Amino acid sequence: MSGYEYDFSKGIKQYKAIMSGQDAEFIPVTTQMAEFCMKHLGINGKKFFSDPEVFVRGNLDVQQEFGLDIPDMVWDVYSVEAEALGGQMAWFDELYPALDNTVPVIRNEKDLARLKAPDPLKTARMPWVLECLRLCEELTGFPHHIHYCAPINLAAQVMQFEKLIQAMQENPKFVHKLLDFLVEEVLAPYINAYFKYVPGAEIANGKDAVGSLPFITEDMVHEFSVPYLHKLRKLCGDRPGVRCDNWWGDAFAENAEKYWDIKLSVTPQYLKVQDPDCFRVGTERVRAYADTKGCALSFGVGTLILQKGTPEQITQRVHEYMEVGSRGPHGKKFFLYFCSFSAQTPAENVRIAVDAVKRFRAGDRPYAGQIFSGPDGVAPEAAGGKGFMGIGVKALGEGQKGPERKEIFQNIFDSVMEFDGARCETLVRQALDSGEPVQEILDQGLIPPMGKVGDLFATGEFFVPEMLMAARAMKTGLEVLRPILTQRKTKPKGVVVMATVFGDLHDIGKNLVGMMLEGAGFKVVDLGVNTKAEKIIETAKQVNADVIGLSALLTTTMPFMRIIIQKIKEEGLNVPVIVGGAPVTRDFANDVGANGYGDNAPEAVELCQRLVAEGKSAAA
Ligand code: B1M
Repeated sequence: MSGYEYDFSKGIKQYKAIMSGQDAEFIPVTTQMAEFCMKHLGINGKKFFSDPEVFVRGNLDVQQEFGLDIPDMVWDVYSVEAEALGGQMAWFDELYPALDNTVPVIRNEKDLARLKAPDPLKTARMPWVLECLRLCEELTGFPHHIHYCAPINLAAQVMQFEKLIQAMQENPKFVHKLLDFLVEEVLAPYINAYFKYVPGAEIANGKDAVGSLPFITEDMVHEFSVPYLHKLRKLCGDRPGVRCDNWWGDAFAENAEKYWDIKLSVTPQYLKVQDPDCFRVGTERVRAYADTKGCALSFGVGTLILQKGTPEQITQRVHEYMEVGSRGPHGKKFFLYFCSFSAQTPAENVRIAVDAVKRFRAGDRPYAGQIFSGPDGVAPEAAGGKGFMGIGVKALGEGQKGPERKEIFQNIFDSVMEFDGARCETLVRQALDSGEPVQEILDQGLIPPMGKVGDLFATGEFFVPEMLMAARAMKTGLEVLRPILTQRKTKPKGVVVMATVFGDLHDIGKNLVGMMLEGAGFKVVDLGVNTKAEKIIETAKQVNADVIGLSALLTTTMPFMRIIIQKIKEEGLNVPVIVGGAPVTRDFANDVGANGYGDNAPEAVELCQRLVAEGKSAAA
């Protein structure tokens, strides 16, 4: 017995041993499951994420009930600091709250100069976080780590992701200034306040959804991510526990081992590789690397398999990760991570996952010696999503050669592929001056590179920034044509109303799809994020939409797609609906009655082209 109100002492002991470089007696499991706990207890989101007693006891009660080893507290880790800087929050009954950065906190240097550093003991929900962590220690004896929003991710929250990427290209000085401010005035004081407020505290863990591949390139990782994480550690007394462990993109690194070297430099206590990357790269390759370093290791089991997998699939994944993770001379410094039990995860699946862990520990190992992960493993769906962010495997698209074009159009094409907006603009003017028809400039020069860019993204050769930069260069060229197009009332290929569904604040994928559609000549009416059915229907009617496109990134918000499609049908609105987003599948699309499904941006464009053509031929 621990002498504390909640007894997690056995698991905590193992975790602490691993964090201090020692061997554990058994493989402990950590997780992220606040949303599941909230749903399981039937507590409203506003109450759960603003009352320390409700939040901490709610998490502990449910985690104790399901037999988890180590207390887990994950709040809306990406919004607390941005909220304290004046960002707007969106609150939901059954979901994590989230920052709504539709109106960004910072647009330029003036906005940055006006920003006030928050007081961690007073501002917004920073004191709530500190109090939750203090209470967790009081109730369990575990000085739970603080999760902070990593510098790049916080910059993306206060500026918006696309604007940040653009600024990295066009005004890197400003980005460095912003990152300095965020590290020195926001994050370091917040983390240092935590070290004072929670006496046994040792760990501050960065959450960084967009600070890694393929959201930024490897060069950007080196320039904008790593130095600021190092600086933050320095400002927090050089503690090894000030780290940032949840980078993605291992499967897209030129050289995964080099990428892991960087990961270890920002998270010296251990290497964490999580799904879908872990499954794609393969557990054995990661294990071999960790052996050469003698470092502690953690594998993360993906959200989707935990929510939707069969008992056999869940057990296979858990057992492979535990077996390979705990192999070899450093295998006792291994812990397992369940990436997330969402509100939609059936309680039975949580039991199956925890039971799989216990069976493995007890020696009941029906899949012993079997490896399912790795590049030659199973279809991408099994990797925790249908591709990863709509990106496939590298080899697929290599060697494609485009059609022959006139020199001027080829030059326009090349300028977009080289992200050179100024050159693109000059070339489009030259083409106009030499009498090339506007439609030809579009069809031969400006639109084709967007198809190529989409293909390169789908095959993993381009990352998100390259796609954004190409779209921007193309738009610069398009601006030259816009007055002529408007004057001639040139019709777009079709009108698409795009939205991320209610409850969901993810928009990077939707925006890429929107850009590709614009690049293909469609007019896109973008309703942004967190959008209700009524708004979508009203807009589709107003703009006479040819297609409605819905995006969702959370398994918890996917059900809104069904509701929206039902309402569209009830309204008698005859507009085809297409759906997409990481957790959405073709089967789900069929099931909710969508007219189409796009695995990635190029597929969404093809789909809209087909649906518009079908609509036209039906009307003829
Ligand atoms: Co979030 N997040 N996140 N997050 N985030 C996920 C989705 C998650 C899987 C990570 C994890 O825990 N393993 C998990 C969801 C678990 C679940 O499903 N229940 C998660 C969570 C839990 C959360 C929060 C709740 C975290 C918290 O607060 N504790 C919170 C939720 C807020 C909310 O929405 N209510 C949150 C917040 C954030 C950030 C703000 C930090 C950031 C979003 C920034 C932004 O969008 N402006 C973020 C990010 C970046 C991610 C990950 C890392 C990446 C998502 C992404 O942008 N992918 C994600 C992990 C993952 O996916 N593995 C994760 C890149 C993008 C290009 O891909 O959107 O799939 P994607 O788009 C592709 C295709 O899917 C397709 O084309 C695109 C390009 O090819 N496509 C379409 C997309 N839309 C389409 C529409 C179409 C057709 C095709 O037709 C209309």
